[in-house]
Amino acid sequence: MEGRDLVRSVRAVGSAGAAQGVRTVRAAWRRWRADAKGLPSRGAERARVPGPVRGVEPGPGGGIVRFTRSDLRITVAVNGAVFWGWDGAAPEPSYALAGRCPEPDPRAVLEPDKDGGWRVVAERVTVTVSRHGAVEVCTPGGVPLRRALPPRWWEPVGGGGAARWTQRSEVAADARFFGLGGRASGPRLRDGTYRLWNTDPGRPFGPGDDPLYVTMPVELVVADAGTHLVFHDSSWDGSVTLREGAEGAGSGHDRAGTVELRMDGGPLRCWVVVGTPARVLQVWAALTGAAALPPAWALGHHHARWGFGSEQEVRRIVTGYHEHGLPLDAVHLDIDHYDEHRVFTVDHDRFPKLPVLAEELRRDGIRLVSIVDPAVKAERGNTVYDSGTAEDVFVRDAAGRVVRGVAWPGETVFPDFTDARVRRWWGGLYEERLAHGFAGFWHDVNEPTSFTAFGETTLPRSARHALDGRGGDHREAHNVYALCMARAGYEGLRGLVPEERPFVFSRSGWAGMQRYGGTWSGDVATGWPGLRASLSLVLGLGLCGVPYSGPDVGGFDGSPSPELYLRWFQLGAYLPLFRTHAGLRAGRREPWEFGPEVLEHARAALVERRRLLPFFMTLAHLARRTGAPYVRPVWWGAPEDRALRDCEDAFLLGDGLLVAPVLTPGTERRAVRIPRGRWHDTATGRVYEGPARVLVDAPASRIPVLARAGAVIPVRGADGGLELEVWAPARGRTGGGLVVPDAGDGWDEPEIERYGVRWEGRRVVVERERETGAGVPPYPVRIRGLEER
Ligand code: NBV
Repeated sequence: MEGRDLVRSVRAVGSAGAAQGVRTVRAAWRRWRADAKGLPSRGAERARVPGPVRGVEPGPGGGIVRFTRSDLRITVAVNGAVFWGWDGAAPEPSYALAGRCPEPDPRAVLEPDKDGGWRVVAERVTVTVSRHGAVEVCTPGGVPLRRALPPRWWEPVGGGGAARWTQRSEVAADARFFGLGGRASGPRLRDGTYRLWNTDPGRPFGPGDDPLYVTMPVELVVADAGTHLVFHDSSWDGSVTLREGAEGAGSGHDRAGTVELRMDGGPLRCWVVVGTPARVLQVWAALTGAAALPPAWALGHHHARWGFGSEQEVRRIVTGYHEHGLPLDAVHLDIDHYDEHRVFTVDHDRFPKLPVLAEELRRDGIRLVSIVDPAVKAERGNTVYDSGTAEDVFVRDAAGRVVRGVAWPGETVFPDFTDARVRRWWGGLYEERLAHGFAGFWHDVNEPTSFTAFGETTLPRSARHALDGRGGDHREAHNVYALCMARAGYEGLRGLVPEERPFVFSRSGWAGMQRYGGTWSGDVATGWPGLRASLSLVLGLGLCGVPYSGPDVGGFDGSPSPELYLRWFQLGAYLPLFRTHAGLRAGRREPWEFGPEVLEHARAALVERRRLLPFFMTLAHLARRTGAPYVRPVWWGAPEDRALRDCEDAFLLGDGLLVAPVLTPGTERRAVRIPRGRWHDTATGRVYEGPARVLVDAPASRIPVLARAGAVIPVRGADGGLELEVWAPARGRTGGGLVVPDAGDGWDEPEIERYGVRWEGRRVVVERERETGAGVPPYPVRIRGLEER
């Protein structure tokens, strides 16, 4: 056992009491024995490489290139996405894809290339295959973006068992790496090895902790020559070792950046998308599915805590929000509202009239959100356990026995969400939650976590899973377990409350999880490094196609200083999920607990968030329709700007705003790197011309927010109606923006409204642009930034 596992386990044992400690020791042994018997032992292995090319078989969008010891299938899809799979691997079945694999591009054909290789030339990309199986992806202009060297497999001698494989790729010397799911040390991923195995770190984490709850074999690579996204579609355990390249300062001796991927199994197949960041994310969303649209209330402010403990305490908190004039949209109940930590139950002593409470809150515009844990207490009389047993839904080991683990309620069993039948059963259980008045669902500990005194804190790798009819074990199912749980919850809710948008967010997940909802940081450590990690996670996840997420504002553990709490709060107000949350033993997180100054500034952040709600709603629609995350790196529109590419302490909110959070103590001013064009400081009115690094005021009362000249931001007016806040373009320039008016919930597909902004003499004119011609906006318009300062 590794030292870190031991420390983690001891903590889990210590925090859960002696009886639980004994259970975790037993569970660890059970797990060890199950794997000793149930997993094929790694005996002698033989290495294999594709060998020299033998011939080709053209097919739609490309074809098959045959090598002596493997075949490579290459297809360019109509949307420009490139698929390649070795050893006959096809795009399906896949947990990431949204169901419809894009059609092959009929114009893309396999043709001979130099030196005995082959190539496919398509409108947006050229792919070449060398005669030994190196695959190079180039821009339409022929500039290489990525060269994947021939892969290497390690296969058990005598057959049987999974083949491990590795593949090394080269990228431009100036390339920067992003993505790989939720990483605390980014958003720019430095040199190092990043594991692909969803993991509960078992304690509050900071930027040095890796992996975390959401890992994905998705890399976004940004270089001067272009941006590309790579997805290695295998859910097995693996790792990615990144090494940025170096430029030889004009000497011509550049060192390429390298990516080394190692996988313990699964198909060797890959998708590559080339283009601008916006196009790459759009195609990625087309492949993996549109992001679920949250109901409007989920874009407001949420207050949570592990350990509210009673209805009175919930009422006290809500009253506190009201009395202090603080807008509030949702309250979350953690596992302490369960009856002895059992999922889908309520402790009726401490929460005797939950539906009444829920109804009262709803009248005030506040929704109740319930935590949902996957582990089910293994105890006869526990309705969920009894019904699950009758339906045979729990994960079994290789010998056919139900696998028992340990979670908060004690000994537990785990539904096999990779089975459609089980997902249906689980989806039906949300009826009980709805009857209590819950409107949203917070999926926790679904890596899945099972406490063990030693070894990995999850299910045995040998545990069997349905894998939607294919059958397999936890080595393949682990990383998609939470994704499938999210699907179960989402689809269950769609059936139970068809007229409402489900609100589900999940701690763990995988590529495609956006189809069912979002995620959050998990237990981010209270401290300035944790604050930075919060932003890294949101940005990185957005670039992997998961646009809705946010941190535990204030951090999960301990007590933030008033200053840290405020800065976290101010950042959170500009992130999609804006939620204060903390652990059982942590200090308070209510804005009034940190003194009058913090209270006043937190109120300003909350009021501003509420004002920006139509903007957030527009961003949610755009994320769903275009794949563009709400929160984007500052290089989004200018990936060729190297200084922007390295900027990690600010972000764009949509196209219009640039938010520069305060991430260090004692800050009153901060430097901000702004992209090209004119930017208005929304608070001081000062105007800056980019590209530049500028110093802006960052007093305790707010974090700097700059508006792009010409931007159109939909906001909520004093009467609650929609208004357009328009930032004056530079003289002689134009601007514009998109607005999606939303009904707050339901399935109507509002039209995307397009607005244009221009100068007419000394006036700034805003018009709605339609195919039928320009018209007057149907909302009040407020022009800002007219007096240049
Ligand atoms: O349900 C309790 C916590 C929850 O508050 C937190 O947000 C999750 O990340 N949960 C983890 C379970 C155990 C934490 C030690």
